[in-house]
Amino acid sequence: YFNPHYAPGRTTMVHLFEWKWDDIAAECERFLGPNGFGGIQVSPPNENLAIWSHNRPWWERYQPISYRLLTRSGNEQQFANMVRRCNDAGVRIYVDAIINHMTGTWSENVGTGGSTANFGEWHYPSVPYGRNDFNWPHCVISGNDYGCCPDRVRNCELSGLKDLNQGSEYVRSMIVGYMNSLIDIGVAGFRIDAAKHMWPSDLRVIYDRLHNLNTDHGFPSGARPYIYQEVIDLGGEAMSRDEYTPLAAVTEFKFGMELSRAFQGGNQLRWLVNWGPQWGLLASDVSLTFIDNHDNQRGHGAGGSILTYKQARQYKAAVAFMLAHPYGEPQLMSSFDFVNTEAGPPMDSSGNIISPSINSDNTCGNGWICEHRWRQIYQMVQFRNVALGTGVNDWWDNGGNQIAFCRGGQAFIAFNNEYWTLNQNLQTCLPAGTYCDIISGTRNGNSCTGKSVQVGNDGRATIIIGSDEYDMILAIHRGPQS
Ligand code: AAO
Repeated sequence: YFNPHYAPGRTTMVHLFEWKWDDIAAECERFLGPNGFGGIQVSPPNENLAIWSHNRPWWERYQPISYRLLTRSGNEQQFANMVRRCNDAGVRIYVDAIINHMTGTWSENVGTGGSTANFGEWHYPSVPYGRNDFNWPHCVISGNDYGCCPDRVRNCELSGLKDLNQGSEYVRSMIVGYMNSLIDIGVAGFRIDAAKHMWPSDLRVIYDRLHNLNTDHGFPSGARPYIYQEVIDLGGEAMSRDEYTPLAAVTEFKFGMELSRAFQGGNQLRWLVNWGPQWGLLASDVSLTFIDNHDNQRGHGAGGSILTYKQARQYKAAVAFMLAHPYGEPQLMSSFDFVNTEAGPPMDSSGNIISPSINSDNTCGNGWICEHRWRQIYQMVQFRNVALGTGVNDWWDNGGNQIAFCRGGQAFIAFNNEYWTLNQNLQTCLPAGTYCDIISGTRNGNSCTGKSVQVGNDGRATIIIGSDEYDMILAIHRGPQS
C-alpha cells in the first residue's frame, strides 16, 4: 500500500479538485502526460447529496448518498474513459474515498444521481444502508474529544455526518465492493478521508480485501493499491499517526505547515539542511506531502497560516522546495479561485460545473487557478523526475535565508528569501555547459527564454537571484528542458 505505482521515470501527483472526468482525460493527454506528472487525485466519484440551500458548496462532495458513480464530475462511463485515457498517457488516478460516513441530515435529500435518503430512519436505500449499519448510540464529536477520547472520535459523528460502523461485516462488504469496482476500472489507489475517525483494525481488514491493481491498465501483477490516509496529527491528541503508518501511507500535515512558516520568514531557510524526520516528520516512505490541501487552503481541517496560490511568490518557492527535495511523496494542489470559503467550483445556473479554459500561455481561465500549469511548478515536476533516485548533496547556505543544493549530479537549485541579492559562485554538480533556468523561462532551441547559467569544468557557476526578481528561485538540471 506504500507504492504509488507511477509509470517509470515519473513522480508527483496533482489534486484536480472538483474537475470533471472529461476535462481530466483531456488534461492527461494534452498536459500531464507530456510534462511527466505521475498521477491525479480526483474528487469523490460516488454520488453525493446536492446541497442547493448552500448554493452547491464544494463540501457537498464529502456527503455520500450512495456508491453509484454519478456526480457533477460525470458518470461511470466518463469515469472509466478518463481512467483508461490517463493510464494510456502514463498518468495514474487516485480516488478520494469517503468511507467513514454518509451524508448528514438536511432539509433536502436528493443526490447528484437522483438517489434519496430518509434521514430519520438512517435509511440510504441506494446502497442500501439502514440504522444497524451505523454506530450506536448516536453521538457527535466535540473539540475536546480529540484530546481525550479515541472511542468518541471513532464512534461518534464528525460534524453530524452519519457514522458508519466499519466493524460490521455488511458495511465492510459494501465499502470493499465500492473500492474494488474502482480498482477493476483501473485506478491506482485511494485517499482515505477522515481515517482518524475509523479504527485502524477495521481499516486493515478493508485494505486486505482489496483487489490487486488491474494488469490490463499496465500495472505489474500482484500490485497493491497505493493508500494514503487522511490523519491530521500535529501532536497533542489521543490518536496518533503512528497507529496508521503500519497500515499504509499517511498525510503529513506538519510538512506544509513548517514550509509555509519558513518561506513566510518565520524560520530561516538554512535550518532546512536536515529537512525530514529530524523535523518531527514521518519516515519518508510513509509520508504523503503537500503544501496546502482543499481544506486548509480555506481554513478547514488543520488550518492556520498555510501558503496558497493567493501568496504566489512564496507559495511557488515552498512548492519548489517540496519538489526539489527527495523527502516524501509529493502532491500538488490545483484550485479554483475563491473568496467565499464555502463556494463550490465555477458553475452555471443549473449547477453544472464550468470547464477550465486554457490560455495560450498554458494557464487556465473561467475561474480556475491550475497551479499545476504554472511554469515554475510544472517545470519543477520535471526537475524531480530528472533527480529521481538521488539524494541531497553540496548544501550551501549564507547562514540565513539563502540556500542551494544539488541532487546527485543531476540537478541544482537555489533560493533567495533575503532582502538582498544572492550572488555566489556555487557548486552545481553538473557537467560543464550552458543551462536554462527552468524557473524564469524555458529552453527554446539553443537559447533560453529566461536566465541562463554557465557551468565550468569544475561544476561551479555564478548564481544570481535578485531580491526583487519575480521569483526567489533558480533551478537547472540535466534533462532536455534545461
Ligand atoms: C459540512 C458543514 C457542517 C455540517 C456538516 C454535516 O460544513 O457545518 O455540520 O456538513 O452536514 C468537509 C468540510 C466540512 C463539511 C463536510 C461535509 O470540511 O465543513 O461539513 O465536508 O460536507 C476534522 C477531521 C478531518 C476532516 C476535517 C475537515 O479529522 O478528517 O475535520 N477532513 C476531511 C475532508 C474534509 C471533509 C471531511 C473530512 C468529511 O478533507 O473536506 O469535510 O468528509 C482538529 C483535529 C482534526 C479536525 C479539525 C477540524 O484540528 O485534529 O482532526 O479535522 O480539528 O475539526 C489546529 C490544530 C488541529 C486542529 C485544527 C482545527 O490546526 O492543530 O489539530 O486547529 O481545530
